[in-house]
Amino acid sequence: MKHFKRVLITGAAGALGKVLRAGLADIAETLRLTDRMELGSAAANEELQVCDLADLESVLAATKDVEAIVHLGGVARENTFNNILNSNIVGSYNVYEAARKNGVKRIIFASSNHAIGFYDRTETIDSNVMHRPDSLYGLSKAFGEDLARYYFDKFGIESVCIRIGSCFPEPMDRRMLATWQSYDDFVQMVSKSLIAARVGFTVIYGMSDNCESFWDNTKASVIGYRPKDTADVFREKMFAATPTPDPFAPAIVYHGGGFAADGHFEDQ
Ligand code: NAI
Ligand code: 15L
Repeated sequence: MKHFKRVLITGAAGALGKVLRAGLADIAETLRLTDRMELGSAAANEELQVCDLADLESVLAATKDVEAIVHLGGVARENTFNNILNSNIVGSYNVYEAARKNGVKRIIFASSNHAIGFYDRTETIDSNVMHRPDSLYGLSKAFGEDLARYYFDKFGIESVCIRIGSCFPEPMDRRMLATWQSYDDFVQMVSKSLIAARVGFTVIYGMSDNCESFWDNTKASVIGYRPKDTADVFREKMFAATPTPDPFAPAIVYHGGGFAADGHFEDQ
């Protein structure tokens, strides 16, 4: 069913962008897809625009005449502060500011578990906890969430910030048995976030129905999310293929895994 005339996806050339390009094809009459990288050729329901998120004029053009934005674009792991600053901090500011100027009503922001990556795995946290970023990357996602809060409180632009765990075809290590979200569940979560009647400012965790979990995702059920997949089906194979880790190694202690364990990116 077409719920919108036009929805914008930023970061559409990336891994999750490709997943949503297919998965959200029916949600709007037109999907506008932007990235700074090549986007291929446009299907009948698509508009393609090259757009560097760090360039406000370009983002203003990308957000014109759209009803909702799925903001995936940005540096997706730890990097230099300069790259994180331009793509994630300036880039997200430009998306929210352009949305305000163009009257966009709702934004789904691809946040990350690395905004809270320094919580200990023995703690189950919900989405009301304070940020504890584990990297400059995680810090930029904490900024993005606060930006979303500010633009809702001041201007009424609604946001769902999805703290995505590990969204890949299948879990790639033991930690991902807890943090994994299947592509289908991710598509469902973004769709529900777009079409829920009222979301205000909501923070949820992007995860499937995994028996092992660090996060209380009650708020995700409020928007109607019901995960269909589970990492549990990969559990036996993963345990057989990987050695038992030292439980006190920093990559095991913290929610953020290796991101929390790594040193400062620019020192390496
Ligand atoms: P990706 O790296 O495959 O895609 C990111 C896209 O953003 C790329 O196509 C890149 O060209 C684009 N981009 C980066 N800087 C840009 C700029 N200045 N202007 C325009 N485009 C720019 O990453 P992926 O996995 O698709 O992730 C999408 C989003 O979800 C990212 O924001 C990432 O931080 C977030 N996320 C993903 C997780 C996962 O498990 N895949 C986990 C947590 C968060
Ligand atoms: C993220 O935020 C990254 O974008 C993704 O590549 C994974 O590293 C994921 O977190 C994770 O924590 O597994």
